[in-house]
Amino acid sequence: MITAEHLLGADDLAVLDGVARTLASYGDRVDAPCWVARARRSWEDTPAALRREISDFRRHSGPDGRLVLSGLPIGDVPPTPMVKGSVQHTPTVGAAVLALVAHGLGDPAAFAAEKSGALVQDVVPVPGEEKVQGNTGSVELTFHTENAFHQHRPDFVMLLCLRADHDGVAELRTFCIRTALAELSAATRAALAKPDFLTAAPPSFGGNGRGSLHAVLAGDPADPDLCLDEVATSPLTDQAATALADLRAAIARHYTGIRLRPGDLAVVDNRVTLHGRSEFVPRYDGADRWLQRTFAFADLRRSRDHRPGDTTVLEK
Ligand SMILES: O=C(O)CCC(=O)C(=O)O
Ligand SMILES: [Fe+2]
Repeated sequence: MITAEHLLGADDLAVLDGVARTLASYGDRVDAPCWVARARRSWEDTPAALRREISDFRRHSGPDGRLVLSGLPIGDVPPTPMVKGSVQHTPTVGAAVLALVAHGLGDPAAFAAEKSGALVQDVVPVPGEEKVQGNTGSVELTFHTENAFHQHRPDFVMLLCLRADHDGVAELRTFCIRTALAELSAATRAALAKPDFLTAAPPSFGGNGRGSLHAVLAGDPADPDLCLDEVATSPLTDQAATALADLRAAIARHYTGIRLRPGDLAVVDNRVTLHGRSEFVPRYDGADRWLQRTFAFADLRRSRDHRPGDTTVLEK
């Protein structure tokens, strides 16, 4: 964890706060192309120490494949929303921080099928959804690559904490393949590198049959990409099943948990790191845990054929 105060010092932190506040007071819609363009340009006005940190992380996300910056400005936080699909269309300081950092990592974008394609999405517990394996639930959320089934899954998932859970027990969990690769046998690694796994798309993406055959480990065997959703990915052969069981045991041994506090921003490198969340108990009283999430794409052009009109929304 890096504290913004330590990284930036008081003067630079004030500069960042000013840039975020100015962006938050511009326009009236986070998703408007002009607001996104403003955020892209404003990123250049943020302190160099922050831009260097993000640029280093973008180039190589380190052994843990995640970065946590604490003590970032989030402005005044209204009551926690409690409805499904809740998003942040109105510019705020928190939305500005997410949009700024997204431009240090690439470009922000979202999926039409999820949270209506909004760039800044609320991650909040929703009454009646407690057992859902998604971010509206409050039971343990198993490890996953974000949008594992999707050809254009985000490269980075940003989660900015606006409010912790009442009991302070909810932990964001991450597991980076780099921490466990050496422990996996050669046979396990070889089996995980075969396209013998099927990850089903959630119903919101057309479900039924949509899914992709893929390898769990791809790319350079010495530093592979990892793609897995513990709930949605099925092994198609006995070898694949055995290898997946080995990997899941390694995940259980090596994951790290972090209890995000207000102003903490977690950036997960979705190419090499899985994330999940412990269970917690929501009260639905307006003071529940509240994270805001934005996806960043290192090369937005790659998904151009999914984004008619070159918007920030992937339509399929
Ligand atoms: O609630 C969390 O800490 C993580 C939720 C999650 O997986 C997500 O929003 O993508
Ligand atoms: Fe997630």
